[in-house]
Amino acid sequence: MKRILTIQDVSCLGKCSLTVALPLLSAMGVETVILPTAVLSTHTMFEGFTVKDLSDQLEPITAHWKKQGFRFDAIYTGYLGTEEEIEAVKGIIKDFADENTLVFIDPAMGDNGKLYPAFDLAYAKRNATLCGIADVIVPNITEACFMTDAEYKEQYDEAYVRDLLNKLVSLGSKTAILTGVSLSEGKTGAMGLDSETGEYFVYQNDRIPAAYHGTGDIFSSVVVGALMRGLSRVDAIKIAADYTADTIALTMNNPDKPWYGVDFEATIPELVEELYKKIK
Ligand code: PXL
Repeated sequence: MKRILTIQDVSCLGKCSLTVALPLLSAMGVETVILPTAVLSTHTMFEGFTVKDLSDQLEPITAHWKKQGFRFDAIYTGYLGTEEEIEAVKGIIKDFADENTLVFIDPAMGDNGKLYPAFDLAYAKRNATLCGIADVIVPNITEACFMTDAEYKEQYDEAYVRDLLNKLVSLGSKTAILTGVSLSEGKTGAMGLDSETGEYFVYQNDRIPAAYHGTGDIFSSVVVGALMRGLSRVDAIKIAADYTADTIALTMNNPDKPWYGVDFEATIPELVEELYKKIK
């Protein structure tokens, strides 16, 4: 069984980061080792959330792991709290990633043209340096623009997306996958660029007219889980985009507010079924 290390916060309520990564990766048949960077009462879109920073635990935990000689098939990072934490994560990657480890970075820090409340431009630039040591990065358009100084656009064409992808791989990652990419009216999905072959890959499905918190984390977790199970990058973005869309469609029946997240638990059986159809 493949073993992933995922480094993200625990937001106790408000389905995102570790509370979605862990169940999804486990359901996909991947052992998931967690390194929580902070414990929050909820994610930061709820008013009055509490935070307990755990960055002083990263060193003792990983020192123990090093002594035990643990290794990981992938290191997957999501929302991180501070620039210092990003630097600590770079050290963990250096210590634990070898040539067979997939370094998968989701520089989760913003959406809809804005950074989340906890972050500023210096944080975005620091995240760009973390993306520089990755095999695969999965920013949305907002995050890509903050990291590459590109202009954020709501309306754009494929040339704009290709240009952003080229700017992203020039940060240093081998593959960049832009999420939340809409290449025609009523469609959305993801588009990627392999910097080694110059090949673009794309998947679009129908846009569901609703936006929920945490869907970026769901998409990323499914992509990295699918890659671990041997799917190609294009199959990985397809299964992740379809699953995210099905989950959003189902959640529209739920009267909770969008920042409570999506009912991803209800669609896990279909995800697993689709995955096993694709595993040779
Ligand atoms: O990636 C979403 C996310 C994760 N963790 C925390 C967040 C958010 C988005 O706001 O606040 C703590």
